[in-house]
Amino acid sequence: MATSAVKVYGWAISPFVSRALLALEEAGVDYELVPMSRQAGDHHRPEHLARNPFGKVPVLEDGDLTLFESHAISRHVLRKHKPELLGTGNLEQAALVDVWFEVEAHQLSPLAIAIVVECIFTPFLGRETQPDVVDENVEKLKKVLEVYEARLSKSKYLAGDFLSLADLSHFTIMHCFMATEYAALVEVLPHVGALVGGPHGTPGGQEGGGVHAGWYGRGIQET
Ligand SMILES: N[C@@H](CCC(=O)N[C@@H](CS)C(=O)NCC(=O)O)C(=O)O
Repeated sequence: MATSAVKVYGWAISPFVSRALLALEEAGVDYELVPMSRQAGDHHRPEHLARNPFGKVPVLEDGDLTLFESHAISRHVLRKHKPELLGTGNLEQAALVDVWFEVEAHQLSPLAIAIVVECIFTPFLGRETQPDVVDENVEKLKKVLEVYEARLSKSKYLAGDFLSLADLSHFTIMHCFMATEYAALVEVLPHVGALVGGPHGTPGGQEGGGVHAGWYGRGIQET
């Protein structure tokens, strides 16, 4: 069987891995997901450390180019195959895509990930949840989401009136977050709730049903 020139190494349940897969899907790139087992410690094996010395997934192989870090991977994929999602060709638009891509990476995701880890992954692994860690991150996330609500009350999507990587980059972590008991933090905010949309979102999140198409209303499949 012929192998694909583009390979992603990792486990798709990870929001980091699915961020990379989402960019490939969005760009219509033919790729192969090379399955790895976290439990078996595949990411610590020498062949994987040669791909990513930090021993994490995802890793993308695109011909001779090997990349790690999901943000860098998704940006590379879109730069190569669908640059309009980076605002390319318009300096102001591209800069705003960068701003909200960075906001996702540094302001929202660390908080949302901490909550997802404590509420979903920790109990799944049979470990004890730390309520103080959850409370601290929930309080910080509320404030960050207020900034999103203010932005989205003035702008259809995060970077402007066009869908971009800045929006897409939120999808996989917010998908996990909406499965926690803290989904209401998003649902109470009309504009953020509408953009996140989906099974837990407001009716405005559905395609054609409100101001925003909704990240979940775009036919993106669960991984
Ligand atoms: N900043 C990295 C984070 C990657 C990451 O933490 N991946 C997790 C996926 S579950 C991993 O490889 N965990 C394995 C471990 O830390 O042992 C990215 O965005 O790609």
